[in-house]
Amino acid sequence: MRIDIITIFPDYFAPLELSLIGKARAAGILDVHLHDLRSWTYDRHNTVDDTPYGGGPGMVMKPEPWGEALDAVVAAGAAALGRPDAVPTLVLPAPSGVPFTQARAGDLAAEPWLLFACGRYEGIDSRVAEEAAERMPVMELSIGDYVLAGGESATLVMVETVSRLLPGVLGNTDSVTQDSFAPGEMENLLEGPVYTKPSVWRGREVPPVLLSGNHGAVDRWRRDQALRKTARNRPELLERIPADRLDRHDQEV
Ligand code: 6GU
Repeated sequence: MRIDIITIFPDYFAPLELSLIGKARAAGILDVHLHDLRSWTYDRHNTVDDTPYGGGPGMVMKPEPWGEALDAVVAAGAAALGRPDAVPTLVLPAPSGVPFTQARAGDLAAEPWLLFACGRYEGIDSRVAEEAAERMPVMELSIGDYVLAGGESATLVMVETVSRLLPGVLGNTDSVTQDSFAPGEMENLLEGPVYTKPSVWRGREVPPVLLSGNHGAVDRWRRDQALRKTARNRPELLERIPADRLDRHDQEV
């Protein structure tokens, strides 16, 4: 997968060198390109923002640098991919976007090319997304119901979430299907508690079923724990589990 990121803070993305994503890049599974929006400014102060029409607080990002940046990054990416007509899916991180979920991450992981446009201040002049939508798919995505200072940290969150779903990125390919929110049996369920050695630590024992070697009993116990954790931390999620995914034992938990 190719990922382009346009930002006024390319240094913000240093963590993409590390850990899982760093390894995926080294392995050629993930091809990340960072671009400084200010390269498409031509005044002495490299201005990217201006006051909002209609008044109000804060500043809005100017459309001209964004328009040129998108043109250049799309053209360079298409050339690099050897497909002159290819376009990326443009992701605009914004608190006003549609919710970024595990399901949406799965959809994005199936795309060959993503372009993240990180806005700061009160956002990017709305004509930029409007114009881009005439030539590429555009998604405004929010990572939660709170307001960040800019799209950079949200982009890190989305890139990490998508990257670990790419084939070959995680060692144990089973682990993504067992995640909280994973489509399928964990949909709308939170993962329960986990344990490792030693079997007794500070007088606390690991639940004996996990040492029993009885895989059926372990699976049942894990599902019960997931249901309980969900009821405790996210009761609204339980309502979303379709009746045909709940068995008789589930109803008793
Ligand atoms: Cl994607 N961006 C910003 N600036 N704030 C957010 C967000 C995104 N998601 C939640 N809050």
